[in-house]
Amino acid sequence: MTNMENTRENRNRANDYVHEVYELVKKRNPDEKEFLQATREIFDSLRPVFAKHPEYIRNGILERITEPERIISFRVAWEDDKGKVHVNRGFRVQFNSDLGPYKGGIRFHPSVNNSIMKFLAFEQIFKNALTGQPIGAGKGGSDFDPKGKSEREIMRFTQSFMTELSKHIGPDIDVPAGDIGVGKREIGYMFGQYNRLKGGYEAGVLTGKDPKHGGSLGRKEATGYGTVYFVEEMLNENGLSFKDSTVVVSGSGNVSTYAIEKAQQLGAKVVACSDSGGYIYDKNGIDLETVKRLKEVENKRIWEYTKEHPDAEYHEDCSAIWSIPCDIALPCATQNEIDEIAAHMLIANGLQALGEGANMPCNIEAIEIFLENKVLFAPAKAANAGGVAVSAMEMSQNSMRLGWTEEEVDMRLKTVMENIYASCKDAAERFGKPGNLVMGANIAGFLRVADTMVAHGIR
Ligand code: NDP
Ligand code: 2IT
Repeated sequence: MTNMENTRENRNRANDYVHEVYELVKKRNPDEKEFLQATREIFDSLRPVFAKHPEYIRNGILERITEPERIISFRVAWEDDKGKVHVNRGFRVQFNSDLGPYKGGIRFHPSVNNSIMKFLAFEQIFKNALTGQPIGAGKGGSDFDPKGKSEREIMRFTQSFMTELSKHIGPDIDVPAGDIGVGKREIGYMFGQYNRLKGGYEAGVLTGKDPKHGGSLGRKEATGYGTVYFVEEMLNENGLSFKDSTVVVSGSGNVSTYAIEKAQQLGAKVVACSDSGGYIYDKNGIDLETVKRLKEVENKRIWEYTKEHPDAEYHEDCSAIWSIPCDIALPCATQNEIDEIAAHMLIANGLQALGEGANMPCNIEAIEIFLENKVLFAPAKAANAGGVAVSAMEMSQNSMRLGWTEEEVDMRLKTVMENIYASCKDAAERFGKPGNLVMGANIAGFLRVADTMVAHGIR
């Protein structure tokens, strides 16, 4: 690969190129707020890359990497328990397959639309590249709201969703997993329906399966644990650690629960978590067994925690969770949950580090504020890559028709997270922004995909 000098001429050409392609992306996707936010963040990081590597400009990498290979959108009709017919919209964005089969979760949430699906699938390109594993990038979902639905309604909806999706996926084509609103139960129904339609048993078509029914041990914990492993690396590098720190974690779903668990195991005191209704603050430290029972077993709201822990407080505005003083913040609920106001509040209260467990939980302005104020910042693409990394391990185990122990998976997860940290740190240094892991993650992920896209020719 030609590695040109970083001359003024090359820098100008790189800036013009990035600007031109961003204008094109804006024109082509005018109403896609989240997708444009995700592309802008990447584009801002990549200027120095194009200044050094004009061959990426010649190969039109930015124009190609921002246009999904394929977007599938479909009707999902289903009948509720009373016999009423409902119609939802299903999506699968197959964004990039240069590194392997499309890979990424399925989200069931009323906010799901084209923009949200595309931003998530776009982020997945760089995240999956960072893991070093052979996985391309995709994302899917539906605007179906699982809240208040019966078990049977969820099953019927999920089967109807898979009846259409099954035409477009396969173990070597596209391998979905879970995300917001989709856990092992929904994956189980999807897996059953897919195999029924195909008339066989294709073990590796979905990941995040229950370990009792074809899944990998350690997948459930992987995103949360991985986020904490990544943040611990970053803290240690700066003479800090989770031990004796005060931590705030948003959400109380899959990622949050296991981020809390690992942070507690490393000696942190986690004082707050939330759901979309509000947040709980427990000055004694969150009792995770109560949260797990309420959320994983009883399907209850987080306010019920205060019934069993009268010292804890419940507040209705979930976004006000960031007013609680903490050393480390782990946003693990959803996109854009931290804005400029929340960022300033956290910093005023002494925040030292932030790890993005959710996808794009901080808006661009908030990220800038954290970086300017020297808050150690672990960006989502890198920090939450542990989930998809263990998904890729599930694919390997399914292919080999064997299962690794929980210890083996956890050891591999830890190694993946350490390697991701090292490559982000290294890329940030090589491209003149030491310590800026946002740039480091974007650049390191991009380089792996871009080189492969060059190798695969213009397509
Ligand atoms: P879950 O559905 O298990 O949990 C989501 C949690 O976030 C719930 O507590 C939910 O509250 C809350 N939440 C969701 N939407 C909103 C909203 N609009 N406002 C406030 N709170 C909200 O999802 P996951 O834990 O799997 O996913 C959480 C985040 O992590 C997402 O950004 C996802 O993309 C990302 N992620 C997930 C991975 C995985 O392996 N699952 C891997 C990498 C990233 P409520 O119950 O009230 O809706
Ligand atoms: O955002 C994500 O990385 C996920 N939802 C997990 C994807 C996966 O394929 O495990």
